[in-house]
Amino acid sequence: MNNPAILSQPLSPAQQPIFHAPAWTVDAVLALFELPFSDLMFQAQQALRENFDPNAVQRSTLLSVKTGNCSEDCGYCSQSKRYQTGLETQRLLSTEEVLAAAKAAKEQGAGRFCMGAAWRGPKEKDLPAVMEMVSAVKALGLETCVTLGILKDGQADQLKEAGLDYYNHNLDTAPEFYGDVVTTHTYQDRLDTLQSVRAAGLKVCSGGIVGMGETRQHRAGLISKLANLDPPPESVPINNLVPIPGTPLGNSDPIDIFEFARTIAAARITMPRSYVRLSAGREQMSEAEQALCFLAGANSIFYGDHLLTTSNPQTPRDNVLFEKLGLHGV
Ligand code: SAM
Ligand code: DTB
Ligand code: SF4
Repeated sequence: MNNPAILSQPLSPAQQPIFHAPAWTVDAVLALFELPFSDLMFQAQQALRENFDPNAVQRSTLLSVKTGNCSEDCGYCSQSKRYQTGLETQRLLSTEEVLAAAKAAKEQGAGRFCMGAAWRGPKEKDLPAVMEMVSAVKALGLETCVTLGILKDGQADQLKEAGLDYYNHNLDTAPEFYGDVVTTHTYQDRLDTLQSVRAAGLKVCSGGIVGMGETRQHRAGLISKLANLDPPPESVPINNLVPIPGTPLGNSDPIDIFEFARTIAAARITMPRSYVRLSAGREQMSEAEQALCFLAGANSIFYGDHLLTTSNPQTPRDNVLFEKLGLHGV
């Protein structure tokens, strides 16, 4: 029996129960993947519409500020020095070179400029130059993002001080599959960097790659890990593997587009307030396949002719697609 005397007393703040958002277990995410496709798309659209203008798409332009010769052995990557990919390497660009690219991106309509470096992580001597780039790009009125690999103590704080908005660091796949793809650093290294990025007050951009030979369970495992970060990443890039000849994953079969769209929908439903980015691999998709990904809840893209070392749809082509679909950039 309820005690009316207790019920009539309001609870003091200390007595208030603390409600945590339900954790997204791998099984709960897997159940989303297993829904009939239309039901999944419907749920994803509901999640999108409750939190965003459904026709607004965030646009980020990428620039590789240091290319190739990377010590790590990530099996998908053109930039590892361990694989013969025929890539032309490039030392760290000057701030002037970066600024010219950022200005062009802004003129084309990008809202965020993301600078990527092929490092295991930045050395102390590298950081001042990157900080200068960040401050200069920020001064143009663009949001700033960098992806530099694993950060040491204090480096995230230095980047924050320089005016950085977002740090990109992907979990890439499920923890139990990570060792099949990368052996030179661990999943825990990546979680630690995400933790230091959060502690510095930076926004987190973290997602993964689909199409590396992982199972659906692994894809659900990746989404579960991302969704259970507290708070979840503000930006979630879902990359479709671009197979690079010469890398261990260079001969991978393309993933079925419906499975790719399901992964985007699972990200949208489990991280309803995050920007979910239809990332690498768009160049290889038809307009209809990209439209399916927007229906699945993607509301962000990489915008501009290049990703880091591979190509992306040309800007005028994207503008035509947006026109056809009634989308507008933000
Ligand atoms: N070195 C840093 C790191 O590993 O975090 C930053 C650059 S790294 C190229 C950034 C991300 O690009 C990777 O985590 C991966 O998700 C994505 N990526 C790299 N090569 C790719 C490929 N061939 N296809 C799809 N995504 C790729
Ligand atoms: C992310 O998730 N995807 C981008 C960005 N973050 C750094 C990189 C995609 C790279 C695709 C292969 C290439 O161009 O080298
Ligand atoms: Fe290096 Fe990053 Fe490529 Fe891995 S993904 S090889 S860390 S550039």
